[in-house]
Amino acid sequence: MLLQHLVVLAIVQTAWSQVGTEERIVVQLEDLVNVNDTSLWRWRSNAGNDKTVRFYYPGGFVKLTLCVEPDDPFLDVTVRFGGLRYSNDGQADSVSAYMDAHGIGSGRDLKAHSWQGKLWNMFLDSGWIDNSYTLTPGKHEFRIDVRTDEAVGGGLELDSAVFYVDNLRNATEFICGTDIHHYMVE
Ligand SMILES: [Ca+2]
Ligand SMILES: [Ca+2]
Repeated sequence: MLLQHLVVLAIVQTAWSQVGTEERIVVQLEDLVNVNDTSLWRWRSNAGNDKTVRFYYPGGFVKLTLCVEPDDPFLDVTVRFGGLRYSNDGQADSVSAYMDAHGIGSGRDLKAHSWQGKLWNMFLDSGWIDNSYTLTPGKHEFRIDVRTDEAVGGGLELDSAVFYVDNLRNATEFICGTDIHHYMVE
């Protein structure tokens, strides 16, 4: 197995909105891969930014460095992972999420509903366990592990990841580092 290691320093596109003091931050995951390596992403007209990251057998992982600075220094910063937007076909594939190496809930199967490639442009929200994390100021690591079970074809496409943050000083600087790996079989 060849571990292909890609580190993309491009600025990650994020979108955010605010309800009360809580902000919703959406990270387009294809921004983490090299746009010139077309084996790693796909055009999908229903996807955010019209693109997804494609994971083939046996999978890979995504790391996001979270930079946390409180808006009100006397209050905590809290972060909830809101889940993944994804498309899938063929067999179901599983993902796990970690905040600072602590598992967020248990792994989650992202089910496929059909075969023959018809569902790659139909997007679903994974939802997630509604854990809220109080994060100290500074850097934290968020990680998504992807495991795909199909040796031929199939795989899983991830469109975006959602976070809900409270008392964060600057949402545009929340994602301050990225790293993505695709495991590949020769
Ligand atoms: Ca699949
Ligand atoms: Ca996307």
